[in-house]
Amino acid sequence: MNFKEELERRTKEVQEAVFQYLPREEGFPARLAQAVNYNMTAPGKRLRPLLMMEIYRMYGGEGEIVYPFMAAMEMIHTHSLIHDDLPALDNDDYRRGRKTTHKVYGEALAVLCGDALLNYAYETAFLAFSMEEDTKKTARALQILGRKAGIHGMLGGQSVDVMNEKKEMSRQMLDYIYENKTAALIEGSMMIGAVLAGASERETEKMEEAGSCLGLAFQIQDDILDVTGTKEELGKPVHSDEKNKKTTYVTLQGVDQAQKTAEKLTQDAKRLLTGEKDEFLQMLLDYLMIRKK
Ligand code: GRG
Repeated sequence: MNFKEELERRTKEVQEAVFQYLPREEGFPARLAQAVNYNMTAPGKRLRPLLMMEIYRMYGGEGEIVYPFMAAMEMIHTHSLIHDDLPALDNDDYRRGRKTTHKVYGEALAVLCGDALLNYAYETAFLAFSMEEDTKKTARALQILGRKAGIHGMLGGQSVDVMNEKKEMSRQMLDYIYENKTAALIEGSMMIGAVLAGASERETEKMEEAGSCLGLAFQIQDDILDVTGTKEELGKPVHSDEKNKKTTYVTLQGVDQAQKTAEKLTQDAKRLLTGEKDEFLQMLLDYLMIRKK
């Protein structure tokens, strides 16, 4: 398999599935819809919906019920980026190679745009109820989506991160932050893919574990890229952790050891996926370790 070509093809497929749900830029709230679409169409990796689609297919899913959930997950992720860049949080000027939302649309509309995306995510996921007669899987997938994005997931992790900025942090607290701020949406994506395809609760738990390892590895790689990457490649500022005096795996372990930790976690994630025999997923996990953005 030519992995790069395959990644490009499948990412395009993901984008087509996600973009069909974007709001029309019309009527009085057209400007809000424009801000939403400015963000949703910006060149992100689409990692979470890609993982969801791949796991759905790995467990034998063939229909389109996964599409509204893929869109919802990317919307929640995009909402988190918009709000994270706001002056009250990281105050960043660039994201995904573009000016951040508050720089283009002003702070008030950027706040509303993040809110709108979070709400629109659930509005979109609810569409799945009218796509299949048996709605049990959709209900379970929605439970996972809500939990992984909220106080017991991404938002919980982000709150601990924000409240402890510029303070010394224990490894235990850092792991809590990474597990929730970053890994929760990755876990949720993999779990929802499994649930919608009809996987058992045990298999779904296995995907949660794999997502946890992958999410941690992904965040550690993000820490490393903040030190070793370039603004051009990443499409966002570098050295922001140093600027914000953040504790990261790089400050705790140094770049080389952090890389080894991330590699080990990736191997753990791959092991949890073996037996499922998905060559593309295995290659994707390896690729995430050598990514430059
Ligand atoms: C709701 C304010 C708020 C925050 C939630 C997820 C998050 C917490 C903030 C976003 C900023 C951040 C650095 C999160 C850690 C996870 C992470 C590395 C996000 C970037 O994800 P990528 O690399 O981005 O998948 P693209 O642009 O490719 O989609």
